[in-house]
Amino acid sequence: MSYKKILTIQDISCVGQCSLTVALPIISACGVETCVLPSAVLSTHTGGFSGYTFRDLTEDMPQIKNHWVKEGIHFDAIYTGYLGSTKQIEYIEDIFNEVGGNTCLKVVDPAMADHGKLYKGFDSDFVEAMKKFCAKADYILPNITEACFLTDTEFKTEYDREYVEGLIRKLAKLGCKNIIFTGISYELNKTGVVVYENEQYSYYEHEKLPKNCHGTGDIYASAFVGSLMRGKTTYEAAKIAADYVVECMKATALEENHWYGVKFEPVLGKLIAAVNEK
Ligand code: PXL
Repeated sequence: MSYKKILTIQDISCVGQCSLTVALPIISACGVETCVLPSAVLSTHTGGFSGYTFRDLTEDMPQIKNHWVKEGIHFDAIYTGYLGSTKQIEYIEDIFNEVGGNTCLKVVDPAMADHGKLYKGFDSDFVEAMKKFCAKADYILPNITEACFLTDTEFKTEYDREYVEGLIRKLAKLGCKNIIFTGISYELNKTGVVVYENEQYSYYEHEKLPKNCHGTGDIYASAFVGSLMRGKTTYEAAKIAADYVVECMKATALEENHWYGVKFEPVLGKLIAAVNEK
């Protein structure tokens, strides 16, 4: 197996267990070299803290990319998460073209919304740009809220398979190739992930924990990408990531006041074992 190198583009939330502070350790734990391009630096994430700082790094991106081009640097995969501005999407398309290339796997987590609402700082221009950007990806990993924004569909908290498959059909129409649709729950106390690949659906259902945690989307996407880069199939990677998130949430539930993120560190060993299982 060749040693894979991935670039992940998302923010540094200095405190908050999300974005790069989870992607870097999780993908590294999967045994994959992890290069980073921070989209912004925040003192904390925006979900529950107030008065956070925000340093936009949009205009650093072309210079960083130009240096990589000069050095002949290429990546086996590029995985994007939370971005700092609409303009960054344009710059990342250049990054895809100039340091990615045809064999580079492009994974886009359209991290911009949850629980029916856009995160603070995102607007309809960003959503429109994200619709076009998703069409450039080999995989997208939206939650239901993001899928609704991407397809101009009403957000529902109660739904059936027809609603979910309708969302997937609309996402596919946007040009999205493979869709890993997270947090899809058809039964009480159960949730799961719908994998849409080569126009086929599969569903991996698992335990639903009573309390939602911030940052599970980033943990899921990072574990998915890391597993995929280690040669797992799409479905296997989707399952490994889902099982890992459940373990992280169980670890988090042991500590009452850990509200701002997910304790992914104590259970990294389980992810490593799953990724290395033959
Ligand atoms: O986990 C998604 C995320 C990433 N980065 C920042 C965020 C959020 C969600 O709120 O605020 C800065």
